[in-house]
Amino acid sequence: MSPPPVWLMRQAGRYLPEYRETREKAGGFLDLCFDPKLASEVTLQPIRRYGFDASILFADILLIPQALGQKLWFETGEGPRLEPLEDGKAVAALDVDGAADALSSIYETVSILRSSLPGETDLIGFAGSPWTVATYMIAGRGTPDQAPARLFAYQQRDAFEALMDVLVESTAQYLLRQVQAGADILQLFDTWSGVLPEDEFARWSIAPTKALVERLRALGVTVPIIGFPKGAGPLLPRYVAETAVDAVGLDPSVPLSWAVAELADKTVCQGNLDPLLLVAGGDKMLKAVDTIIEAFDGKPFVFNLGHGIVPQTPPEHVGQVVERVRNR
Ligand code: 1CP
Repeated sequence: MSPPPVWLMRQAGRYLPEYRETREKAGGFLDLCFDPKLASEVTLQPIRRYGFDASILFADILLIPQALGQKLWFETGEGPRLEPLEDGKAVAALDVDGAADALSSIYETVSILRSSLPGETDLIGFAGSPWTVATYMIAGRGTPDQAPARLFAYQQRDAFEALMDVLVESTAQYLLRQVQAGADILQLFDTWSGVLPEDEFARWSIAPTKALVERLRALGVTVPIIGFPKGAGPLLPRYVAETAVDAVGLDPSVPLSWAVAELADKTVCQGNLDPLLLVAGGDKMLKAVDTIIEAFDGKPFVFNLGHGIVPQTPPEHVGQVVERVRNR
């Protein structure tokens, strides 16, 4: 059987010494994201090392809140911080129409990448799904369970609905511009969809993603769209059917036999090696690669991790996984 295409979420990042060097040169993380030369350089680093089948634009899902007018900064060693959104008034003040224009340096990065990458290497553009981006906008930071946004959605439903509308429109415009600049595929990261009960999942993960996909199609975007609703579990088939994404990312907790039975005939599956096995390495890692590929034999499938590469990953393990995927 021919090997599936392979790329890894967070394939550019702190586990690579050359990334740490470029990031140092840029100053802060946001300086790196907004410098087209340096951002394209770190995007290309893992392609040079490993020859992945796809490259993912180096940027962040939190650039949209910043472009909408929310203050964003990164605390060294801690992560992102935003000035929390507190009510409908703050939502109404967001600059929907100006957001996509504020991100023009990102499109410049995309266009540098499309002309620097080998023709056979697909370029993936991305954004966060509205729900996941909103969780950060409301909490102002990462939290273990995104309780602030969940509570906000229950207590101030109209304001939350308005925030979803703002994010659907600004994200559609942002992704349209990425495609116009040369992105071949789009991925929507819904990292926090798994904290939602069923009705809330339908309301805040599925419905805004469906609206975003519809808006992109209405704007003339025809490239494939990958949805990644992390932690969606048994709600994955419903997510795929209702959002009309073209492919779905599976996190490491999704059982392979279940995914093959419930999803593999309906969509393209992508995943789902545990990022911690990539840290551990050895036979366990290689066997898990084999098990995943064998499970999806004959089905449309893209090999990936079930979530992003973590900083303590030994770079040589990444090379061993790519080699195993291609030469089994
Ligand atoms: O110190 C550093 O160098 C910053 C670490 C880092 C990196 C490498 C952050 C901060 N963002 C990124 C890049 C990034 N983020 C990419 C680049 C492309 C790639 O190689 O994959 C992508 C796709 C993202 C997406 C992203 N950012 C997500 C969704 C995917 C996921 O990992 O769940 C989320 C939740 C973020 C927010 C964010 N940005 C950075 C951090 C540390 C976080 C998580 C914050 C938290 O929850 O506490």
